Amino acid sequence: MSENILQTMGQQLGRRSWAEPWKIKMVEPLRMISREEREKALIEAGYNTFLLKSEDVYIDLLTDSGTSAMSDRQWAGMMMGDEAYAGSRNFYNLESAIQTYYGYKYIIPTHQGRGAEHLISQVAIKSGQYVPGNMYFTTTRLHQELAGGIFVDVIIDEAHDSQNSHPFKGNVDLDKLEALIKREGAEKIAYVSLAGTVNMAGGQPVSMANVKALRELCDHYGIKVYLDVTRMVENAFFIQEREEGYADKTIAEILIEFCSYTHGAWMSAKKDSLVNIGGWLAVNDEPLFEELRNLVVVFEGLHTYGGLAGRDLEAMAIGITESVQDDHVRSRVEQVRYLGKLLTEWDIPIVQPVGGHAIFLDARRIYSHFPQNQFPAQTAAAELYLDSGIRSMERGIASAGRDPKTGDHYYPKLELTRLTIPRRVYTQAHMDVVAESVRAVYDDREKTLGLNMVYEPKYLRFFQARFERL
Ligand code: PM9
Repeated sequence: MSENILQTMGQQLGRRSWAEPWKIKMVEPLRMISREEREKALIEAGYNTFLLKSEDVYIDLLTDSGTSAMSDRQWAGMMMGDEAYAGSRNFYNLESAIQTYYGYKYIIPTHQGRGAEHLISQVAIKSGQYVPGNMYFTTTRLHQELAGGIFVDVIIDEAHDSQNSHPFKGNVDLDKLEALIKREGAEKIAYVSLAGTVNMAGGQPVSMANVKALRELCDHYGIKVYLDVTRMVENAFFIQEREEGYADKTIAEILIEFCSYTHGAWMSAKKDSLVNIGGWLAVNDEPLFEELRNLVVVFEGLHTYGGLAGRDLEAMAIGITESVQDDHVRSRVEQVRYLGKLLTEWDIPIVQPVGGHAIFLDARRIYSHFPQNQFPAQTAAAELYLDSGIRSMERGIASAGRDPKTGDHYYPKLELTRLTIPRRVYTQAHMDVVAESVRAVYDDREKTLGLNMVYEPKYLRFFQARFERL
């Protein structure tokens, strides 16, 4: 896959179509249970798609996290696992892949993204400090709060408007950030928590110009910038496509340049890096690294395995290399867009522009006849499952949780149902089936009632909350 097959073919034939740069070697049968069985399963799951059994799901668009298909190269790498407790050769392969493609100096493996979020939050946040970021992410914000931090959203306003077509809706609003720094003082800012392709905004990218300007501003005040690189490869694709001066650069070149403007990063490798489990933390500062390397042994495991088997480290190292190939990223994003195009043509309200990893239905606009505290996005996820066995996820008021100070629900402007596309798993025909089911749910919207939350866990409630029909 070193050659960009599609671009070469396109140039030769003057065509613009795309296709996946792989063929299928192994398949997993799908099963669809009856409507009556789905109704029963949904009630048993308390109308929460996280509580459904995967066996009862037909097309699983709950998440793109750990659900991608690994390549034959990755599976071969799994057989080369060096399961030594310390100093596994697979760790050094992973370290080298991260240094090559992300450019950071010091690497700590973790069992998944939130393991890394935990470590960086514990080390870099002092109680009472602010953590400005380009929109919250559930696990990221929770770890920042558990470390005593106060998250402040400094994303541009356009990100909160599902219909705004700004090409870089993930950008940081530098004026909002500077106002916070001036108001509170630079010493009250722990670091800037920047995410490439902002998940909760619909997978929206950050521009290279924005990260450069952010770094300049932060250097001026002596503040560090740490990057969530979980879907940064997809972010690089949007820069290549939309930002002046980057059309002729490769995804790998854009990725490493973007990371160079930040002081460190955390990663859930279960997304971009095409593995079923894994994550890491990387920094350039040696004393900080030493502190993190010490802490990882308390929570994850020794600093050369971080809670993972050697084979997982190897699959991750190979996955990183595969993930930055231009034709891979293009086919990944184009599949998401294919679904988005169908829904847009049918006037179904979705977040625009379509992002890198998912289609986000605008549930507030679909169910405009009931209020946000009756969980429109959770309702749409339940209805979609009932209609066709397709599993999606709520990204609205249930995900947003409660303000730790006031105890009230956060009321996010975006009330979205996410149809997340795993990488290298489903075909275009699956996307057609999904689109038709969304249309059926949309056509029935006026007859649909909302939900009431009847059980609410304390942390990350969206995972385990239970609901009943109103
Ligand atoms: N994201 C997702 O489905 C998995 C669980 S949360 C519903 O989108 C970002 C941007 C993520 C993310 C997980 C994590 C945490 C950090 N940053 O799940 O712990 O999207 O590997 O990563 C999920 P882990």
